Amino acid sequence: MTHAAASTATSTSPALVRVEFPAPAPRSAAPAPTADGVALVTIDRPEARNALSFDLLDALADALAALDADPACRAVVVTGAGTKAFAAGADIKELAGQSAASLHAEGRFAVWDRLAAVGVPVIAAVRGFALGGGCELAMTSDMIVAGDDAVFGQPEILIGVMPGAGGTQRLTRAVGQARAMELILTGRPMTAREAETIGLLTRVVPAEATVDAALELAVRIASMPPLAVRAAKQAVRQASETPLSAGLAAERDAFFALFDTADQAEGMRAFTEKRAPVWTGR
Ligand code: CO8
Repeated sequence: MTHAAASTATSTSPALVRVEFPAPAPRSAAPAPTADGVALVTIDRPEARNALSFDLLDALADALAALDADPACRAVVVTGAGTKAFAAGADIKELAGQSAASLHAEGRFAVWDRLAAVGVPVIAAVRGFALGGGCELAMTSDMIVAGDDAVFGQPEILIGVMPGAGGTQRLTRAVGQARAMELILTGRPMTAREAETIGLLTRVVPAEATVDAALELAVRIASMPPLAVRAAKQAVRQASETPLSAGLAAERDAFFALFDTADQAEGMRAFTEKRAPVWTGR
């Protein structure tokens, strides 16, 4: 199944988000992997460094929700069109005229809750700038694969505000208060290598290999038992939401629940029969 471009745009304006499902197969050295269960979602506003307007964020959340609801989709890669930016942040021109009252009244930041609620694994493939809301979008994903040309940062302080889409919370959880505080209070950018060193990234690859590397990781995850993948993702994400005792209890519940699935029986039978398992997602 191939999805059309997802967008709230009218027929006279370009699509803001492109969806390819199945994604193109990654160009890897190994025998050609199939990307059947993998979707590639591209933020497509390169002329504005993929700045995240509210309409773009809505289109992205709609696209991810549709993929999340499709049992054939097992992993998603989100990337930015072009080579210059994953996303250079919120659309500053759109935010400039807002007031506290208008931001409250319009309620458009709720889209970030939709983005964070996606159950299928999401991998951000980052080339170029991932700044402000762009960095926050990458951190809302489950993993970040970055090209060695990527630049991360929370520069909001430099334009008179502060991170507003999770940056103060997710960056702090990812890299610790000492580093998050310095990055957020100075707004300075950091290279992919620094971001990797401090624990923000899953891996750094040569810039031109970024999307292929993310697709390869997605293909690997898409070949795993889907119910276990979703349960494990949810449990890992819960680690930053709950005290250890509650997280451990939830993990045990999720682990036990998987013992009522066909894939648990199949996985353990295949191990004893010394063959590859065949997952059914049940
Ligand atoms: N918003 C709107 N337009 C942008 C943005 C942006 N964030 N970033 C770039 N653009 C536009 C530029 O205005 C320019 O447009 P035009 O051609 O019409 O003049 C075009 O993209 C190209 O930009 P540059 O010429 O500046 O490109 P460079 O390659 O020289 O520089 C940079 C790229 C370094 C990324 C530079 O554009 C820049 O500094 N951008 C702003 C980065 C920033 O401050 N980001 C944080 C924004 S605030 C934020 O994200 C708050 C998040 C809160 C929640 C999100 C809710 C939606």
